[in-house]
This record gives sequence, structure tokens and C-alpha cells, in this order.
Amino acid sequence: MTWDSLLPRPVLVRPAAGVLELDENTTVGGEPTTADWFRRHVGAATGLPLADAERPTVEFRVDPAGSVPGGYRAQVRPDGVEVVAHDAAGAHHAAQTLRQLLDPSAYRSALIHYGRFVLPCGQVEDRPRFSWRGCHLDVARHFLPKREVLRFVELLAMHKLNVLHLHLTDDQGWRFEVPRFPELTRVGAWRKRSMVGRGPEPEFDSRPHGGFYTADDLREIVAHAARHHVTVVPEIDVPGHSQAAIAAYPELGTGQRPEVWDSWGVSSDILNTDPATADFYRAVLDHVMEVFPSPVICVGGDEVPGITPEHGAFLRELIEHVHARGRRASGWDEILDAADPLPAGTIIAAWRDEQAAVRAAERGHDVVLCPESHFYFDHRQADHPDEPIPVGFLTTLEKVYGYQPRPDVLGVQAQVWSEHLDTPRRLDYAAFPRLSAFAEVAWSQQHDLADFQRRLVDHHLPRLDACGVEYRPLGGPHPW
Ligand code: TNX
Repeated sequence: MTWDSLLPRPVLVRPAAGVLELDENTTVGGEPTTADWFRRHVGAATGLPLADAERPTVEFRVDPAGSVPGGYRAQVRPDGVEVVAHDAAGAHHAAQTLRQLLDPSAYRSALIHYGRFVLPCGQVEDRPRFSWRGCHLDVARHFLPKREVLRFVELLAMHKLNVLHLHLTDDQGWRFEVPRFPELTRVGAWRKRSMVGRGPEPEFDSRPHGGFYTADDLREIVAHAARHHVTVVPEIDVPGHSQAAIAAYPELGTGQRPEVWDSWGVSSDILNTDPATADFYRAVLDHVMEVFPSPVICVGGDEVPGITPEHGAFLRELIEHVHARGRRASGWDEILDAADPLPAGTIIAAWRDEQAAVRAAERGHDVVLCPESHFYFDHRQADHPDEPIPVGFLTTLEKVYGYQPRPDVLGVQAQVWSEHLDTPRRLDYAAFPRLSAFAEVAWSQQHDLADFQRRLVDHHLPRLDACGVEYRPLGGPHPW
């Protein structure tokens, strides 16, 4: 492959003459998790042993003096590859770049032909534009099996994204086993039916839906993500979006037991502000912090109908609880008003408009830009009536690519809400290739839509094909 196939686009490349062919004698070494990752993935696809060696052909060195966090330099010569990365994350990014320089079949899980696997000679210098390059995944509205979450992590890493914000609880399901409160998953993880159809009159299927992750499932997801330098930020959404929790423990609400919700939208069944409810959630958050090493824990805080000042105090208490344990809390931008004055250090996920980001920054909070206008990947990709998921605002690939983030933020995040994504197939369709466009907004310093489209069509979609990603075809949803 060629240097101008890379996606997201690096800061600088200098192609040179010649190639390095990977063969039986090629060895790999240096930063251990990266060398191991390269050996496993590229080794499987090429059928080569890629053994360790004292002086390896492909060497991932870490030198904090070079580049910035997540950054790296790499030089490919006919006799070897030298990577110098700022840190292990940078080494991983370099490994992802090298994989992109190979044939797309380097993304398969086994060797399909004994072709030549060659890297073009040249140099690359690269570093991330933002330190938080996130994707939010809603596993509450529709449960996504663990194996699919593991795969999604790999796709994020392929795009040099580094945060998976996992939306674990909502009105329609609680997906996280908490041993002290078994009803949360025994009752809260299941609903009898789901809303379907897009007409003005609500329609329902007659299929129960549910599922949850055990603590060990989540530890596995966290460890897998860590190997890919992806941080899993868990979200426990309070005090709204909590009907599933209230269905499990009615004393958290009005005392009346509702069903786990079967509709979309915002339920008016919200948490009460009794001291026992705060105790309950402190215990839940303690378990969350035991399972997730993430420096950031999200407490939600969005869309709370009938919110009171007491709910603001409740949110503040939980945020302070997270901070007292040495982590930072984050929340959707509604908490700026609802829990004013917010504890210092709270991170704001700004989703509603630019003003929310400005106000958060003015009050000294770090901001992650999650604009509904550009980065909600449940929203429709074309106005065509055959578009399978015609909800939300029109959010085309070009629109995603054209977003211009304020520079004074921690980063950017794409949101994959799953009301209408009931299968992994639908998830792929909604997320890709928009996530590829998003990745370039998050990582790259320079943007050129025509050049992005060329790299996408000529080089990147074939990689996604090799991975088996069921992305939305660029021409639209109809093959007939
Ligand atoms: C708004 S964004 C929500 C979600 C929905 C989404 C659908 C936010 C914090 N809340 O609960 O799933 O819209 O697009």
C-alpha cells in the first residue's frame, strides 16, 4: 500500500524509494504490548511468525523525549522499521499505521493467499490533535453482546480513537451486575417488549429483550481495551433515565413499581432524593470504580423532567464521592445548571449546543464536544425514504467530516445511541463509515474532504471489508 492511504491522516509523511518485505525472517520487538499486538494481528493475517529478537526488524521504541503523549515517529527502510514513540499509546498508534501500510488483507484473521506483504519505505511523524477521542456506545437501549463490544474496541483502536464511553444504564435496561443489588439485573436488565416503527402512533413488538455484563465481562472489556490503549469510561445515568433501576428497587422512586420501560424518549419516572437513594448510588459507584480503573466516571445527568434543587444536591454528592476516590466525574451539559455550583474538576460532555461548551469552559470545566448536530450516529445518513433508520437530524458523512471543534477542549466524542440499533448489523451501519470521518476530525491536524473521500474509497473501505464491518455503502442503502 502507499503512504497516502493512511486514515486518519498523519501530521507528516515523507515517502522514499524501495520497500521492506515481511517474511519468515522478520522479527518484531520493543514496547511489549505493542510488539505483542502487532505479532498477533499482523502475524495471523500474514501467517508469519514475527518472532521476538534482540535486534528486531520492526522495533517499537519508547522515548518520552520524542513527540507528545500518543505521538510517534517511524521510519521504514528496506532492512527494517524503527519506531520512536513518546509512550506505549504512541507505539500502538505506530503499529496501527504500519498495519494500514500493508495490503487490506492484513485486517483478516487468517492468511488467505501467499501474496507479498510489503511496507513502502519512508518516514512518518504523527501526533493526536485531541487527547480525548471518544465514542459513546449505548448498550442500555439494546444490549450489545460482549463479543461485539470487544470487536468494537478493536475498530476504535484501528481509527486511533482512545475512549469508549459505555452507557450502561437507562430507562429501558440496566446492564451492569452489582452483587449487592441483584434485582438491578434480575429485573432491570429485561423488558417485555420494545417500541418499533417510526409512525406517529407507537407500535410495539412482542419480543422480550435484555442482557447484562458481569463484573468479569466488564473487566475483560477493560483489559482488552487497555491493550488497545482505549479507556473505558462507564456511565451510570442519574437521576433521570433511571426507570429500569426503579423497576428493580421501587424505593428509589415513588415506591410504586414501574415496568422496565418499553418506549423511547424520556421517562418521567426519576429517582427520589432520599438519603437512602444517595447511599444506594454511592455503593453502586464504588462497585463501578472497583471494576473500571478509568480516571473518569460519568454520572449522566441528562434530560431530567421535573428536576428539583434537591436533585442538583444529589448529583453534587455523587460527583464529590467520585472525586473523593481520586477519580473525576463527568456529566452531560444539563448538570451545569442542575448541579450549579458544580465541584471543580467535573468534565462536561457538551451535546446540546456550542453555548453549553462555552459556558462550561467559562466556569473552568474541561469539555468534551459531543454535538447532537454532527456526532449523533443514530441519526439518519440520507433523506431517502429507504434509509433504514430515518430518525434525528440529517447527519451525512460530509457533515461529520466538516465539524470544526473549538480548540480549547479536552476532545471530541461520537455518540451511538441504540434505540433503533437492535442488532450488531444495524450498529455497524450507523457507525461506519461516519466513525472514520469522525476519527480524522479527532486525530488529524489537517482536513481535506476530497482527499479523505479518496482514501476512504480506495483504501479504507477495503480494510473495513476485510474486518467484516457492515458499513453503510456510500451510494446509499439500496443494492437493487
Ligand atoms: C438524547 S444526548 C439523549 C439520549 C437519546 C438520544 C437519541 C443525551 C444525553 N440524551 O437519551 O438516546 O438523544 O438521539
